[in-house]
Amino acid sequence: MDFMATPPPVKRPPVPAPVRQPDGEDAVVLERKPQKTKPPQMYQVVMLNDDYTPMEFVVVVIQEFFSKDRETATQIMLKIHLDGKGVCGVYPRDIAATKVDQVLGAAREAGHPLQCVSEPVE
Ligand code: TYC
Repeated sequence: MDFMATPPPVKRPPVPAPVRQPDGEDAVVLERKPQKTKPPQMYQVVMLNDDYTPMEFVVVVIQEFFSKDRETATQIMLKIHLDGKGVCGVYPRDIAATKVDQVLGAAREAGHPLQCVSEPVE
């Protein structure tokens, strides 16, 4: 037996009553509602400095999980090293959370204390 998911009910505004026009015809005027979908809240993945994780490991992680070329990854790593933290990328919430998991997983597996977090932009 094949079960189909029941689609959610479609919310439609009530159809207005017909209005008699000067020409004697009845007309229904449908007003278009302005679109109110907002772009999703974005999250930045922030990597934190520590004294033990090797620079090379951080560069490779940034290249691998944030799709940066070697030069860009090196610049981001150095910024983190000097400032204490730095943004590796900006994504919708679930993707940012996955990036954090990937970084923490790789760091744990390699035995490094590298930390990173995601935080809403603005
Ligand atoms: N500070 C580390 C070192 O000197 C390098 C490092 C850079 C570690 C960035 C973490 O997010 C980091 N080996």
